[in-house]
Amino acid sequence: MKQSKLFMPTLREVPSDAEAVSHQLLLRAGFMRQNAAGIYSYLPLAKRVLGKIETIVRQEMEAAGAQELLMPAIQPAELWEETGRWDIYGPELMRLTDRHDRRFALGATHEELITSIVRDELNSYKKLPVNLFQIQMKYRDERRPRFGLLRGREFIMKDAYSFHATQESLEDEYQNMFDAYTKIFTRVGLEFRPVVADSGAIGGSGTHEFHALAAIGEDTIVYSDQSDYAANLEMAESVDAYTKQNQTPEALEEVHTGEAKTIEAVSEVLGLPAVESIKTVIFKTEQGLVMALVRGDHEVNDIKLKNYLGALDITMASDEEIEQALHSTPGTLGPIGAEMKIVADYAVRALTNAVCGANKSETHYVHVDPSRDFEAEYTDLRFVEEGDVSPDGAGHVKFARGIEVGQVFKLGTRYSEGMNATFLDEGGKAQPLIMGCYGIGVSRTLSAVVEQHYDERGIIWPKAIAPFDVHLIAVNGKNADQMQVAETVYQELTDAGFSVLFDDRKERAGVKFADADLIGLPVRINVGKKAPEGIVELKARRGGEAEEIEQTNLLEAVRSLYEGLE
Ligand code: 9G3
Repeated sequence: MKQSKLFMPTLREVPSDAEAVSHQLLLRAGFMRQNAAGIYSYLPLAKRVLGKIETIVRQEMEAAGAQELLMPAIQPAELWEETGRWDIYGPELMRLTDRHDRRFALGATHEELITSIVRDELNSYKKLPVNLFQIQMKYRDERRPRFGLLRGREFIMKDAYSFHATQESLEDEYQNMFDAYTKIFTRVGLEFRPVVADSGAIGGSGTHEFHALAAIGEDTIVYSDQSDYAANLEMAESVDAYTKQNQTPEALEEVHTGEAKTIEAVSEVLGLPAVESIKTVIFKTEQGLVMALVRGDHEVNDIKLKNYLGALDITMASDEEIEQALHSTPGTLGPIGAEMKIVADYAVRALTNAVCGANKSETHYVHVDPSRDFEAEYTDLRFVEEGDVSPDGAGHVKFARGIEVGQVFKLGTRYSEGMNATFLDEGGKAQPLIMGCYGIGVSRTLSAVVEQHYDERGIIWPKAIAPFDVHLIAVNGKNADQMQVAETVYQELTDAGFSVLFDDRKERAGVKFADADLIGLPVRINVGKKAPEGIVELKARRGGEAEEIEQTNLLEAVRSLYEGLE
């Protein structure tokens, strides 16, 4: 491809509202342009990269036995009403009406759609299992789209749905997809970790997320420094390694603590460390109010609480709700005498002579002994912290930021029961289909690769997904000799199967080299002053010094350089 013809509007300046490196570079290198908040056009260079990522996804999904289809992005509201999700999701689900005033959703995901197709067309166990996937635009009206393609409102997802007669068959497919994802993310050049994740509102038990490690990542990944244990921070277990303090519990006593409301302030007033206090937080679920207790230096993990309670939704209780239930306000709340469900973290149970609120203004209790002074259900309720013992016992945990690029779910019958999607088992009895679903953020993967592959001069594409293999530069586009040699090299490399971007522009050399560094093609060939002697320069975009090559040996040299690239 001749660069003088390529639609690649580069920018000199970094757009001010672009915070993520990938967002800045993809805009500056002319890969994409924003059309509205969270909505982008993929220009020719990005389209080529997307095509390569999608080809890898397609190859591995088909190798794993999945079949590609394409569902509509516009989904009838009735399907979402069957599962109740039409009302569960708020403004994030983009909706529209057609000319007959019929209601539709723009597809945020396709569980309902695919289940409606399968329930109508598949009803015998003999036809199971089946795994159907698509690669398609998804729509989610994010409140705060940001970081370019990392959190957009329209994005490209590969979403797959599998249907099974037995749980065992689902488990097999889950592992099959897990392995396929490992191959996909390895092939596109991502440094990633699969982590145990929260199954969230989607239901079903068991899910893993695949995270690309990157500082910009919105998720915190917890991983062991001595094993392959890894979990999303929301799910990472804390180990109940507490031994009861061996102090004799003294008599419970009320103390006046004045204005002190926070753990730190109360600890200050009483001259006691935060680790000897009990933090009380009141939550609200559809089951009512719940009191969560953690040690003063820990934080309540609301996802763990939600999962422990089996609640559908969990929020912080309002001050009014707290006032009404406990006749006290945040800052002097505590479990003693509290008329509500109390769930406490294991670390609380090991305390004695501790401090907690007395549900009375400006008053706290000291010498609190949990086993003596209140009833609670004990579970793992806190966020793990760096340095904690790893839940698998191997080493200690560290934190990393991750970009979620994939997710695999065991859905169970959450959707098939809601939609009466059944199959006839061997005994001829109708059973609900058992499902799994598996997503890859294709456009997000493109950005995540850039977040992991760049330097101060621009993008450094892994060769498997680079828009072109070779950047061929005629250093002086006005010099007939250089252009002639470059044309010959272009033809030879193209005939040998390389995709070549030929910078034939009549631009200054500095501009050409800067643009080539920005675009980040893996192999660079400069045809310059020594062209008449049949000498050209060859170098890899990632590091490496340029070396002079006889034009007659160039193809061999390009092959071996390219071979060795990641
Ligand atoms: C919605 C909106 C946002 C959503 C969903 C539905 C996330 C929703 C979870 C999933 C689960 C899997 C198949 C591919 C892999 C992920 N955000 N999820 O269901 F209406 Cl607005 O999408 N779906």
